[in-house]
Amino acid sequence: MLLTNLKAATMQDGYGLIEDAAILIEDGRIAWIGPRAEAPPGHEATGCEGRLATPGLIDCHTHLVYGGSRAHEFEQRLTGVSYAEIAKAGGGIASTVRATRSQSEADLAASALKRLDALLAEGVTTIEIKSGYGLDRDTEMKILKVARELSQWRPVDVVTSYLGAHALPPEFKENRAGYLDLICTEVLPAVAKANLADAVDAFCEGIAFSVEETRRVFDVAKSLGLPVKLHAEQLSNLGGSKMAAECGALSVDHIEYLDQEGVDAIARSGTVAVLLPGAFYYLREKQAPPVVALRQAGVPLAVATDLNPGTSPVHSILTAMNMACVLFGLTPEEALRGVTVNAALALGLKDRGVLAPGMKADIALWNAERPGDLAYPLGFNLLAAVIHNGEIVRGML
Ligand code: DI6
Ligand code: FE
Repeated sequence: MLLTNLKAATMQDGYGLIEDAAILIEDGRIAWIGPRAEAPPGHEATGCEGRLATPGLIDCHTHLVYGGSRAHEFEQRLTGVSYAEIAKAGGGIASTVRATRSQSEADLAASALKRLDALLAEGVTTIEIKSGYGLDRDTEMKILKVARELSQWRPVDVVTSYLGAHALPPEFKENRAGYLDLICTEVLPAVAKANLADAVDAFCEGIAFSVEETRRVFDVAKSLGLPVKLHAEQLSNLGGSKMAAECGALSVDHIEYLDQEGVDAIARSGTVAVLLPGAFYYLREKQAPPVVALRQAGVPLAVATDLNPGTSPVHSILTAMNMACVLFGLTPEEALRGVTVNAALALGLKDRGVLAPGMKADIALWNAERPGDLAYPLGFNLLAAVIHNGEIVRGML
């Protein structure tokens, strides 16, 4: 397939824009990309009506598979009850854990597919999905299995993370060390053995796990050959990012309260900063992540939905991009790099996120004049078509 008459935002060096481009796709890969005038001969051209091509979008941080609803907590928070207060009273993550434990794989898959469809309608071709709403071994494995299987039902690549250290389960309420033992000696090894996780995540926060507890989980992850990433510095500055950087983490996520020491640490380790403006928005937080310092230090910035029932029921990656601009001060270019090249980096994926020869042919086509148009509107979907693994899976060319 030779696509012609398109503008290509290759995302190599800024937008890496090619004004009048052609893309040759062979065997699910990009075989050639460049100015149309130089396209290799002998291929029948498929015109794209001047549309904008970008890499398929990558949502590198979601909690897509869960049971139940937290709409009532949204209402509670609007009457002034805080997220931490709700969590302490047995709501919050624990409420989703109860609902998720009680659901079958089929029920979890059915609700997850509806949410996934909302993301796919905006050009997402790769999604990361975390566990963390089961906490016990069987439910964590159930969530990860459902997450992996979603790619059998939809044209999307799924990357999974085991987030056992998300919250203390009720059965371990008086026994933190016991729960960490369970993670480190039973659940994590079982998850690794069944090849259900591509990485290990944790929630390092006053209401969740300490830096030392998190480090213990990371040490086991590394001994099993799994990369690590961390929910860090979301509500306070515990120094989790610095520890994660020392462990060579792929990413640190949220990081509203990250200080300069933390910025320097993740810059040294090449860790990606994943910005999650949806949670910031829903929690009506006041402290934005240190974007200027991150930029100055050359830290790659990614942007994701953090799709979850508690703090970020955001089912739109375009909205997350817009929020990253309006709330955190990213440029539209940084926002688009955040859901393409830098999101791939955050997941440790080297075969996507840019349009270049040899890369996976995951391409989104947009009814847009300029790549900056994608982060600009709210609630207006510019997507025209999607190619996944070289196949047209949405829209028509
Ligand atoms: N940080 C978050 O934003 C989500 N998990 C986490 O560690 C929230 C999870 C929830 O409230 O259900
Ligand atoms: Fe999260």
